[in-house]
Amino acid sequence: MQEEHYDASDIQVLEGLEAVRKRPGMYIGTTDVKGLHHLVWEIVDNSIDEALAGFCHNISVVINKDNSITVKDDGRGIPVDIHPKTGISTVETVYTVLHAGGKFGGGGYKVSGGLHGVGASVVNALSKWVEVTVYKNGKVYYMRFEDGGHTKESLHVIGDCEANRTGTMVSFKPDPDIFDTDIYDYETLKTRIRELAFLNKGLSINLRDDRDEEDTTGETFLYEGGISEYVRFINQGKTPLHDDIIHLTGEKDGVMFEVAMQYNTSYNPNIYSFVNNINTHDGGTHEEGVKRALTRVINSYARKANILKEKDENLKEDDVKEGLTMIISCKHPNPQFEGQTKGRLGNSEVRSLADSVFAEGFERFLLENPNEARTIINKAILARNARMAAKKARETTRKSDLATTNFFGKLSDCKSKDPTVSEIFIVEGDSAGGSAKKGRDSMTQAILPLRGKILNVEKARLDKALGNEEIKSIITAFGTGIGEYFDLSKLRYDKIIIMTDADVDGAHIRVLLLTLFYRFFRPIVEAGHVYAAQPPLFRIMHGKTRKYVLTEEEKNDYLATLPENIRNRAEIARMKGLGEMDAEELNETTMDIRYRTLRKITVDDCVAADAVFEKLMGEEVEPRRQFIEENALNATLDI
Ligand code: 1YM
Repeated sequence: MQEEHYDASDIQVLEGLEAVRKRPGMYIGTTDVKGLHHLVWEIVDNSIDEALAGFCHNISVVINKDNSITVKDDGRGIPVDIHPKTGISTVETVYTVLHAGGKFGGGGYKVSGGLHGVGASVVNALSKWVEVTVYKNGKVYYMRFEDGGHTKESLHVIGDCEANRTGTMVSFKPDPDIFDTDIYDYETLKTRIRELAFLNKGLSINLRDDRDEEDTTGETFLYEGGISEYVRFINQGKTPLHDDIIHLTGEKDGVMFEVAMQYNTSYNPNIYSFVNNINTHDGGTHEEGVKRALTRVINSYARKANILKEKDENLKEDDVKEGLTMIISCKHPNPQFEGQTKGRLGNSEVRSLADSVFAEGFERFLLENPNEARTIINKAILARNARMAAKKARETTRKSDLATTNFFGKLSDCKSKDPTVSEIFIVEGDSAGGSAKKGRDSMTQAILPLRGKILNVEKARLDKALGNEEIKSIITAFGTGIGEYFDLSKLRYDKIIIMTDADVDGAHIRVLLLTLFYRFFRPIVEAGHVYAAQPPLFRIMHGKTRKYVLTEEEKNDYLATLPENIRNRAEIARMKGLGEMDAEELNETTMDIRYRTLRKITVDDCVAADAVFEKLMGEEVEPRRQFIEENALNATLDI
């Protein structure tokens, strides 16, 4: 029989895990659905590290029926021997000692910034149970933890396996006492797993959903072309300017740098950069190096080829980025992440590595492909012309706006001028605008009704967008300016709330608005200022009680809580559109801070969001038709 004994180090371990449970936010950011998914990435990261070290080729992720997760890899297997510092097995050490997740100081590409590096023990601390199985030395080792990292069964052999088989399998069930929700979202896992497969060429990752009876094999993501295939994936449905995807790589002092790119006919850049598989939202030295070289090489080629004449000004970065899809990936043994969200690479040596690798390769491409070079440069020249026209237009509208008394057009502004308490509702049409105006709290709530169609900015450059009345009134109301003059600190509202009907037309307007925000006001979205109002679908009345619910499911859940005699007499009404609600109803259900539900719009996954925009708004009609058909029935577009 195994004797239970505690010594000082056991107590320390449990205190460490207890600290994680007390303040989970410090370790995984949040305990909402995002934090729930974060646990998966902590475990998958260990498998990816093993792949980066060259030992793992296949990973599988399974969402089990009970919303527990199983991650499995064919790497070396976590070491099973007794760890010299802790006196317990290395497996147990990795899963119970905070900060032991790193390789005990030893090399590899383990990331030191952000939330990574303490992975396994944090997952253990926040789980109802964790099981670890290691295949190694012809044996199968197993151990189990329960209730926030308490060892239930120490590591022991449970059987034999093929002598050459190695790998690690980890299953865990997030603790419902910690997380707001326990339901995993297949699409969220899929998007990131696909991205990880693109970023690690040749690595095969399978995702399977065992909650879905029909999903027996799952989906496998394996890209021999790596980030080149990522660029092709993003450019699906767009028209490329050149057939071949440009793919350049370089290495210096253990730092690996890689970039893939292709221009398309659209007007927007799609540039994503990564360091050790982590998205660097705020760029950094790797991105700066490439952009600097891109601008320099294009200008110098354009002058040599006499496409830019002596009198012409140089093209700017914004001009040469138009229609550019680019993935930048850097693998660094010691990355310095900077900024508030650690979304920026700070290592200065990477700037010159990125610059030289890119400049040399891209120049060669231009010299070897003069026709493509001319097409790319002509597009940049058109972008520059549009930029200058937009600047002119903006200067004139600014003057005339200031001259007229009707400065804010049809905006019904709020009385407060304090941006931290002010909100603006963007509503569809005059009738909804009318009730919203009556139903609002005029101290803090502004109403901007949209009458005409918002221009589809996916198909227009900035100069054209600035000619659109609806867009003009949005820019004026926000106060931030746009393009080169955008200034987030001038935003006049804390919340921008899109209030549209829950039907196909409403969804369409919502997507047009999100396209506009995503393209021209992305920092506003990133800073979490954009919301969608959630008008209720049903009203349930019984006695003097009025209850509004957002979904069929909520309605049924609510009815189930009522005693049978009351339930049978409850009056259930399906709610009309926003325009048909009277001011009081609209206020009570959708606008009043006390009762309303808002959904925050994020651009967490720019690639995924962009794909939706592309499908709905892009050049190709067929995917759009199909998408609308598929989504029209449930009429809610989750973006
Ligand atoms: C499903 C999760 O954890 N795989 C995994 C983890 C490790 C190793 C292999 C590994 C690393 C090393 C040597 C090394 C880890 N080992 C450690 C530690 N999959 C999963 N696969 N041998 C095996 O880095 O030297 C932490 S993670 F610290 F014990 F070495």
